[in-house]
Amino acid sequence: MWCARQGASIWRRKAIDRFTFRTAGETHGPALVAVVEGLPAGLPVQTEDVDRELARRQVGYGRGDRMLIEKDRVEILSGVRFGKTLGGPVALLLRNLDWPNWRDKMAREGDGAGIEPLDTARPGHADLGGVLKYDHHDVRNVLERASARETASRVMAGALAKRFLRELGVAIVGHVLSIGKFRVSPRVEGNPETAARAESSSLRMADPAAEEAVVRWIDEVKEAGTTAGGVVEVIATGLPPGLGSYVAWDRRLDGRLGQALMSIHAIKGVEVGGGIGLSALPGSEVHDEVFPGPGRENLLFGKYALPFHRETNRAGGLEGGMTNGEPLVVRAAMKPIPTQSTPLRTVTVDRWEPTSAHRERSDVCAVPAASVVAEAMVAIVLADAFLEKFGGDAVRDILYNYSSYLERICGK
Ligand code: EPS
Repeated sequence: MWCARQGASIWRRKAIDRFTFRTAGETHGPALVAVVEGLPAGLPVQTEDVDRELARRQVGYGRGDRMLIEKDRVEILSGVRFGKTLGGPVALLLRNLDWPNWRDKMAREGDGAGIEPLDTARPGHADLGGVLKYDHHDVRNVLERASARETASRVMAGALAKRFLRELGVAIVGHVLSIGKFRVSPRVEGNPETAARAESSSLRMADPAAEEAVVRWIDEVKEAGTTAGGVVEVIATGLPPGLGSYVAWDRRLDGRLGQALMSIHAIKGVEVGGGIGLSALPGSEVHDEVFPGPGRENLLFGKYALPFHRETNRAGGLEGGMTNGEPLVVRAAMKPIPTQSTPLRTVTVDRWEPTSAHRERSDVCAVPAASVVAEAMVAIVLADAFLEKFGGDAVRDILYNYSSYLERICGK
């Protein structure tokens, strides 16, 4: 009996972790890797699907000189044949073009003799906790893996999740809401059409006036030797009601999205829809009333219409841990990057003596890149939630399961 119960709980755990990925690599090592499991067979995948996302992550005013060296491109090593997934793990490789400049400092063999260890910890970075936790004496042993370059691997995995979601009629838009105290016009917030204009902005901001002010401010921040943070927003459209669940804490989609977004480097806060601001309002001004009849823009899977609609979306598309048929709107706040060219005070990691943090070449602002990484993480969680609800080994099975659900809830 005990064994049977154990077995059941293991099975359920697996059932909700359908789309999984693991990343490997150091920022100045030879390559970054992502291994993606759970994609159904028969999904059309081209190298270009991944490269396009990698290129989007690389741009952004305020990026450092490293981006002049790297031209991120994927090599798909397994799991795809003749442009379609086979149903097995997909291994993705991205070579670091900066690697030849770090060959000695990052050698896999030898004893590191003659390589000066880094012995100061940057406030705000993983440096200090990392040396203590892993018994390191050279801060480089921490920062190489803690670096936000790891997000390129996430974007590779997210590109496959997005490709899968496209088959299901889901579109995802990520953009920058604010950098420092400069925020885009409220017309852009939560609006996938206007937000999509961010694609042609050097800061991924869909508001040219805000963008202009931020460019000037980033120059000032750089001149002062410091860094800038901001808020990104991701909007996903074409989601049916019922992804995620209210029946168990770890199946709630808001919790799963929160974990995925909070895991991105330097993210300090996550909001869904009206978020923290909703707590200050009476319930009558918060909850999105429901009206009979299909909404104008709420078509699912290209042709199905829900028999009800809403005129507001303060819930950000989530109620009771489930999607509710409205666009999903989530936000993540990024703190300014810890690496400062005018260093902050800290201690040495050997004798805890006062010193200044080391200066690494770094970005002044990586908020535009974070908006692309946030899209990838949202896509991964949504792909997982679709597989949880409509799972099958082949894309055709999933499409069949999905359309029969839509037929039921849309009353056709
Ligand atoms: C990063 C430091 C910088 C950034 C890097 C993240 O790298 P480097 O030390 O090589 O100059 O450029 O981001 C990327 C390389 C990237 O691809 O996003 C850090 O410390 O987190």
